[in-house]
Amino acid sequence: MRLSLRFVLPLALALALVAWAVQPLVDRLTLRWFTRDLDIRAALVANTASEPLADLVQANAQQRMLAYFNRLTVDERLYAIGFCDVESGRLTATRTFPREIDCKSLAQGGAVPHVIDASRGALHVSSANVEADAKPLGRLVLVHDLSFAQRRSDETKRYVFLFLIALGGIVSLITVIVAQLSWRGWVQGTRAILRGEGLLRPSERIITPELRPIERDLRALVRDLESEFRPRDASQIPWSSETLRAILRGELGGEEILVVSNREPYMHVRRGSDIEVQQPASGLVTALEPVMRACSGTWIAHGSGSADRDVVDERDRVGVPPDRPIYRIRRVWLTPEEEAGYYYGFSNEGLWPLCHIAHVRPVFRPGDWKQYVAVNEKFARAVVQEARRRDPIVLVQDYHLALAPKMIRDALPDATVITFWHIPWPNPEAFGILPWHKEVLEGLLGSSILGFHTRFHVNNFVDTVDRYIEARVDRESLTVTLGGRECAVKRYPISVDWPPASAAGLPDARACRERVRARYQIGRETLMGLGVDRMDYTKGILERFHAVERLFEMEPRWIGRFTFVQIGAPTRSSIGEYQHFDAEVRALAQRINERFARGKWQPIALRIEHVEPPEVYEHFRAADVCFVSSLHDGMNLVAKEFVAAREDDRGVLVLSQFTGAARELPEALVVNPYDMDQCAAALHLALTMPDEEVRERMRTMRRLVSGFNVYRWAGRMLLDAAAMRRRGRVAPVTPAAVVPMRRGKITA
Ligand code: GDG
Repeated sequence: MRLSLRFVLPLALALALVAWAVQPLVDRLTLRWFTRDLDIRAALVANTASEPLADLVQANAQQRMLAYFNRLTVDERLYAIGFCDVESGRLTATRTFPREIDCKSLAQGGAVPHVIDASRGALHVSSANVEADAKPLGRLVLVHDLSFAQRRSDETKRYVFLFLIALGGIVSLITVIVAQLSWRGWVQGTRAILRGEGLLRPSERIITPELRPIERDLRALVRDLESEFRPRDASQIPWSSETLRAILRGELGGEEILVVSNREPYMHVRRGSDIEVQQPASGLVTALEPVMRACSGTWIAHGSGSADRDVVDERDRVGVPPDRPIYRIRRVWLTPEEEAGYYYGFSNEGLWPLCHIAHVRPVFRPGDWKQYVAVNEKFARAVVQEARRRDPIVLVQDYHLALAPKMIRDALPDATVITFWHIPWPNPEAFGILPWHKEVLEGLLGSSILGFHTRFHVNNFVDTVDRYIEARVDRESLTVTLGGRECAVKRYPISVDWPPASAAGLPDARACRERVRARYQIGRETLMGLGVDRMDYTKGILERFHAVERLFEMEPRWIGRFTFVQIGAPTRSSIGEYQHFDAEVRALAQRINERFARGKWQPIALRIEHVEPPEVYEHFRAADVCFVSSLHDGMNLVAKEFVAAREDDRGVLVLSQFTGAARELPEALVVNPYDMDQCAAALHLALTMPDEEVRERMRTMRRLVSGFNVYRWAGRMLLDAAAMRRRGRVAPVTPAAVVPMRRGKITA
């Protein structure tokens, strides 16, 4: 109805406008037609009257002539008639003869006006010579009433107007009906094709063989349109926590989000008789915490804090953030054996070194694998318990939970499982050394979407699947289909929140500088370098210290004028490799300090302890140079946090080429951490870089990180999940689901 009104009203208005505009045209046309008619009529009357009139003129019978004229004007259209005598110039005319006509000039061959506008209306005038024996006697003047032409013209206009209105109504009605029918037909037809129904026999839900190419093309078109639309859309959206909330409300109908990870965002830790809350040092937590604040929902994680059990309710839940709960943590408890096998053993002595090229040999123990399987089942069960619907959106995080996606999908087939792999994915040869590589791949392929930071890791994963699994790999759309389930493998570069919540309430860079310098007793004239990491061998902390040492060797002018502050958050300390690494780092810092120390000044300030986020940000604001030297890193959030912290556009970032971040931040000084000389040169360049260049580089990086923030990371995954769910509502067509069409009997 609305469509009809929207269409019919403008059309009717347009036609009324046209009808109004043609009125003068109708007037002109009718006048021309009637004038032509009257000319012919007048010629006829003049012809008929000329003979009797000639007789009357010759007989000089003026009274009879007048009577004759009066008889002729009985015709309602012949308004007046007159005769102008050539010799005398005398006019013999009916009483109504218009004064505007000059008889004398007429008699002498003058012209008469064709149409005159007399007081009673328009009059048509025509004249003809009257002769006898080829001798001119005078001019007969016939005056017709033209007012009937006006009446006819008005009538005609009325008819034309009504005709156009009726025509417009009929045309718009027909158009609306045709448009409605064909639109409905198209929509139904397209939907039917996408649902896998044949257009010809929708009731039987059959794709006829002839329609399959169309169906394929349409599906490809829809996919293309979606993928074309999404990036443009995503890049145009200003990403913030509000945007994320809006996506959840709008695109996902406010559905509940479940996050599953090993690490929890808040740990409750016992300090004497008090309970303290700690935020663990973890890139995953850094990224997901603001996302959860925006989305609410439930975060399922291992309860690893010493006081975690003391604060949960009877269903192992606790609201967080502690000061103003927005979402909740559901804690999963692990026995010491489970933690040893699943977390320390298989995840961190096996998968972690397997996926990072840091030349630490991975260890795979069957006992660890058993615990890994059991704990993944435990997490999957917790997801099923927490899910309030049969189709929740579950965000599975990282390499600790590679088997959980399949377990969740087996239990909740309608769930949308988005798995994000936060660390690099190695090449197929490297991955192949894992004795349970098939199981891990199959577990991950239970995901609806599997995300990595870089295209390189996406390609490595797809190559690995191709090498080891009997699955359909579509390299065009980067999807893998296993057992009828499709998994889209995608790139979602992770980032930090913007503006960073941890920097809220911090003083400006100058004040931060003073506070941090006072803490480490760094003099005013001394420049400051900074490293912030978990104490992990992949972060290249030893290589970083070697580069600092090399700087002092190559450029001794920095001795006494440059201090490198390293914050190292203890991590995985019960693993031998990490204990060894910790000792190595301490020893190297001590050796360098002993070698170059001058008075109170020392080259490296090593602080191995957990520091709370606001203080980490205070350090970022205070530093002249931030050095990220990872040997291999999925992304590295420290690099982006440093950029996010620098509201003053100052500070230089020296960044390892082996981080995902290096692909997004080419304005950093990108280095190979294994090349000590190059790193030392980069440090020197950073310390001597002209102020304007420092600002220009930092401004460019800040533009990127502000737009490509963590809300975009999560938002793009959720938008893809929403699109996938929309498509999922349209019944999937797999070859097995296609029933062959019943064929007619073929006769020879
Ligand atoms: C994995 C991937 C990927 C460090 N020390 C302290 C502390 N931190 C914070 C940093 C940063 C986070 O920890 C470390 O994040 P990274 O990204 O550098 O590294 P991973 O923990 O290895 O994270 C990595 C990440 O997942 C996200 O996908 O980028 O490639 O390996 O936020 O600031 N935080 C606190 N105290 C510390 O002492 N509070």
